[in-house]
Amino acid sequence: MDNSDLFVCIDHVGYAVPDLDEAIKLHCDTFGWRVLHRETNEEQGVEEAMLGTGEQGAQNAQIQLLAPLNDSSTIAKWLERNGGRGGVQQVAYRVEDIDAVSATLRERGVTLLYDAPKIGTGGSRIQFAHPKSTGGILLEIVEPPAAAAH
Ligand code: MC0
Repeated sequence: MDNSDLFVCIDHVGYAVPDLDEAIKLHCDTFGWRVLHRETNEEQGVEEAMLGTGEQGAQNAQIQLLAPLNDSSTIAKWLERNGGRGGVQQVAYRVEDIDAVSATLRERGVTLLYDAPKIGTGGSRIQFAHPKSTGGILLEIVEPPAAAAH
């Protein structure tokens, strides 16, 4: 990969929330987001909802609400550290080729959490960079399924 852009755009900002239904109600009723997608990801230990604005199929912005599935979930740990209150847990950058971007980030000394990408929301491929190597942000990189790339 050359020195051009690594990232397409901010795919979503992820909020840790103690209760998914309450958070959906707040963000939809008060802030006008729409639920695009909801799923349980056992491997990540989350129940999640993706919320969007804009026309269907061409979202302007997305936020992801992440509630813990169990006590060992990374989201449970995050909430505990934050006094039980929700907040921004991650920022996710969209990429076209997660394998190439991961290789470039590794070459540049970034600590990635997984040997190979895992499955994320809606069948996307995801990887995380540890906050210690990003200046304190949990950074997710996400390659959407081909049909949903833009
Ligand atoms: C921990 N730290 C964070 C942080 N979590 N800093 C910024 N943002 C976060 N979210 C900091 C701690 O304060 C600590 O700093 C240091 O990182 C290490 O803390 P730790 O106790 O080792 O933290 P752990 O055990 O909670 O692990 C952190 C780690 C974990 C990033 C490795 O959260 C993880 O594996 N995350 C990736 C998976 C994930 O987040 N899944 C849920 C979303 P000090 O200075 O005190 O040392 S799933 C998802 O997002 C999917 C569904 C999708 O989008 O498709």
